[in-house]
Amino acid sequence: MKLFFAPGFSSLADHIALLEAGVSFEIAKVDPESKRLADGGDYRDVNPKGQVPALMLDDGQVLTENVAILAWVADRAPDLAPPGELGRYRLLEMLAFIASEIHKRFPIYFSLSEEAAETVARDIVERFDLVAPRVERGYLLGDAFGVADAYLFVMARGALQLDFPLGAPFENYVARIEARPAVRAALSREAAEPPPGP
Ligand SMILES: N[C@@H](CCC(=O)N[C@@H](CS)C(=O)NCC(=O)O)C(=O)O
Repeated sequence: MKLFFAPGFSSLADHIALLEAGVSFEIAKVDPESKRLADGGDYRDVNPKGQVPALMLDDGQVLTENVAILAWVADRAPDLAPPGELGRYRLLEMLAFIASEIHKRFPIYFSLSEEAAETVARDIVERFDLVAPRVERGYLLGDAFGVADAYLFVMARGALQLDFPLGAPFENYVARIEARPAVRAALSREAAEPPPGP
């Protein structure tokens, strides 16, 4: 199994989730600009959308989209998803919220003038505020870390790096998650990976 990633991009969530799940996989670095891989190949041959993440399964099938990959990981590591009859749907509800309400606003933010981007930044902070009580209590879907936290962590870390005023609950949440061994391992593996080829 191989995870295609770009350092610090949303694929970091999938990298963390796979390490937390204890499954065995390789990683392949993608240059998000040129779409080039370390072996000189074109990433668009793996994922025609050209975006990370993509997960190539052992039989060669390719899964894309954070929501699908993170749900796939949770199906293999049930401790990373909420329990109960509705657990799977609560997870999908949260992953869909992060993908469509938070993640998708970042490229819009970067594409706009400073003034217009401020409105988008405010919209993003409002979405974080909606889940702030959950992260203050523990994790997004209960008392235990799960794949949805891996996704929100990457989004919150990015927002804090951009100086978005997320407040203390998110500063603590990001610091707490960053201290997890799987997260430290994912960050150092991504930093150590050689740059994509010529
Ligand atoms: N809908 C996709 C979006 C993934 C996405 O936005 N990936 C970004 C990095 S976070 C990317 O690859 N950007 C490069 C590009 O769009 O060309 C998902 O949730 O997996």
